[in-house]
Amino acid sequence: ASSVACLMLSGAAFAADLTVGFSQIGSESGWRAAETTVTQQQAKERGIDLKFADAQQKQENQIKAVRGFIAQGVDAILIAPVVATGWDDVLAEAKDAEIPVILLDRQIDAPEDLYLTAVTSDQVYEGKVAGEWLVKDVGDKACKVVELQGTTGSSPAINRKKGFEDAIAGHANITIARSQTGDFTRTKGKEVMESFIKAENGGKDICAVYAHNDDMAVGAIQAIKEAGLKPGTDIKVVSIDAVPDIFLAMSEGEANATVELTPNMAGPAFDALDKFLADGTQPAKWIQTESKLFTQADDPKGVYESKKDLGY
Ligand code: GZL
Repeated sequence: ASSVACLMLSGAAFAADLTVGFSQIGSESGWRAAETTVTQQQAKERGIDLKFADAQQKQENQIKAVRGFIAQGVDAILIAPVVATGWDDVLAEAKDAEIPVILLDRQIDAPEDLYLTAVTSDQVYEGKVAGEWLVKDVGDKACKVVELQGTTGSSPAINRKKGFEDAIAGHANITIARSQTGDFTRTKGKEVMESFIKAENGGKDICAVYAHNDDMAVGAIQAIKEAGLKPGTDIKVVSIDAVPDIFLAMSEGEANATVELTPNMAGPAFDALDKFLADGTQPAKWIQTESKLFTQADDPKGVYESKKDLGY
């Protein structure tokens, strides 16, 4: 009754003081930090009480957090699933407790009736856009690519690899010589790029680095510079997320292309949740967010300014 009264009083279409649990992976990248900021802002604007749990990149911590939310009797649960498998049991427990679950920014291999919807980009398409940019950039020149993969077993790592490979498939002059996970972090991205450079004639044989996110690309850029090479010219740099720092690198000519990923997955998630709780409307199982290519031709300094205060 009190929540209805508050709704009547405020007259705003606020969610009647919902409590939502959010199991976030961690803060491995600038993009993830922005997603957390935006989710908290979205909850605040809607009068939602958000219970936040940082899993420090561990699935077992996410599962523990979800069980805690179920025990608290929250109204709904958001999960950004660190890996694609191992969710069936805990999601079945949420279903038994009649608590709707919404997935943010990563898909999982589980029966669709175990979650209300997944709000993610088309990660295969992101990889394809990155690959198509490189195909266009190198023409028929021989180009040896090294790949920094995202977290092993995560849907973006699996999908972005596939999309990129699809894009270069018809171009025998472009080959992926080395591919290893950098776990979506700057530190690991730099470390793995250093090993690629050592293994490839001091980096002189590497034509491009494809990183599954900008944070690993920024790490790779540091490694390329420390090897005495010019990122963006000696070794092309293409990645995904469109975080502010990749635009700074682009404005210095040190990065070439990125595919934008919105950090606002929570907006569409809360909209779908509101409708479902109001009248049982079932959303589509996949709510797709946009993917847009940015290159040095797209005023990187201006884009940096527009993004730098958004919580990355
Ligand atoms: C993709 C998302 C990825 C980002 C990375 O949807 O899960 O996780 O691209 C983040 O920056 O680590």
